[in-house]
Amino acid sequence: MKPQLALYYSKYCYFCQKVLTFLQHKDMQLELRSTSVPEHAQALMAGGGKTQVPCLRIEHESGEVEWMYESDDIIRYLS
Ligand SMILES: N[C@@H](CCC(=O)N[C@@H](CS)C(=O)NCC(=O)O)C(=O)O
Repeated sequence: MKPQLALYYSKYCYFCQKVLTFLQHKDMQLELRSTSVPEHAQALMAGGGKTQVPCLRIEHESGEVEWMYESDDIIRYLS
């Protein structure tokens, strides 16, 4: 089974737009979680430890959860 992915993002963030444009070009569907929704912002802080976006939440089959913060790392991971 593939890891379950969710991208935390903000509409006004250049680095988020970079990742979102990459997803569009790849025609890749991903669950998007805007941090303008308070529960998403809280989950990001609680899980990843900081409010920085973009952040890719990767839930592995084992149940282990990884929080990937850097836009270049996220794009590399999804490539
Ligand atoms: N080097 C990071 C920069 C990300 C970044 O600076 N994000 C800003 C928004 S554009 C942010 O989340 N700032 C608020 C914070 O760090 O809590 C990347 O490429 O993803």
